[in-house]
Amino acid sequence: MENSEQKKPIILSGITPSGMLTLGHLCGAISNWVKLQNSYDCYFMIADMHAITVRQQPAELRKRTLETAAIYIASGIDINMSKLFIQSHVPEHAQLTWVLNTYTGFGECSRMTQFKDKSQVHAENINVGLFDYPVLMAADILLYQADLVPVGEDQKQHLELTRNLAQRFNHLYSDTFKVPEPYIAKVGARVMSLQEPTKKMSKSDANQNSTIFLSDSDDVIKNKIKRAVTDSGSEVKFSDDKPGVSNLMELYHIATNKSISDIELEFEGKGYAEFKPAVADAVAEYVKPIRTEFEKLMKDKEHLTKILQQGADSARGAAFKTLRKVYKKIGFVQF
Ligand code: ATP
Ligand code: LTN
Repeated sequence: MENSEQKKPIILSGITPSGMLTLGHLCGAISNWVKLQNSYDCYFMIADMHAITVRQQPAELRKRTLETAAIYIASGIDINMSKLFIQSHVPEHAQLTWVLNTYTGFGECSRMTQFKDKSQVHAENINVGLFDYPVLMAADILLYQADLVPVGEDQKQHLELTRNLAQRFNHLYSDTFKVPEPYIAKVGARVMSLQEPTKKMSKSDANQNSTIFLSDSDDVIKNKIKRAVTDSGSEVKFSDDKPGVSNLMELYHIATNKSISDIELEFEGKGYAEFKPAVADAVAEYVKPIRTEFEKLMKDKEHLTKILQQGADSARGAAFKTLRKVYKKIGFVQF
């Protein structure tokens, strides 16, 4: 039995398996999670229930879900330290969502900017699940009594709703949920599109040359970087009016750990023709071990599925405990 004084703060986060993960996910999310693993009790999930708010091909969703898990592990998520699981394997997520729905105002969900944006992009399928997406996310977080939630800037509004729901419920009954804090990674970890460097690199970009997927081969990575949009002039300098070059410098920094000022010095007097191949090689080297491990994991799906089943088993204890508490407080007969 763990001594309560030794209990680490709890972290929960996840990514929706709606496409192959990118260098952006690695730098902006997963590599941060890896660093947090030692100091926190971590729950990392694959949000397949969120994925179906947009129509998915069943075989593709199944494949993406396993691939996302494999990328988490290949990038350094340690299954002996963190709980790694698929959201739909823990039924308490759906159960708590239903309860929280009855404490969420229609107006609150209508105001979510992601819902408004996605309703425009998927105008042919504005389903109730898309509307309810933030409540499911609140359930994900509150089930595990998370203290901190590492998310991108775009998820901050959902986290604010989560905090409001937790406070509302606690106030109506008694302390039930931990009120979580967002953990927004530093701005440097925002990887931009290689073709439109003012937009973030995204797994759903229509132009494949914009995005480095973690499954891309060395040659594909190198070609994408060599074709990346640069800015006028030829100076390798980090500045707001040079978004293309600045993004490549950021990638070089991530891949080599060299500081931005050292990179400027290294390429002083040299043009893009020397800079781009250096970035291409460095990024390819950086992604290679992750891709190699990813491919190895994907060759043994049975083993991967077993890992995920064990992850769900260990996550369920905490989830069940919270749900039971909630059911009791709202007046459901105990089972
Ligand atoms: P989609 O295009 O399918 O809506 P996406 O690729 O833009 O998705 P999400 O899957 O919503 O991104 O990203 C999950 C999390 O991964 C984000 O909240 C963010 O923290 C991180 N992330 C994604 N893309 C990047 C990026 N280019 N740079 C830094 N972090 C990123
Ligand atoms: N919607 C999130 C993914 C997600 C998540 C969560 C993140 C689902 N549930 C709970 C943190 C906590 C996204 O980043 N697109």
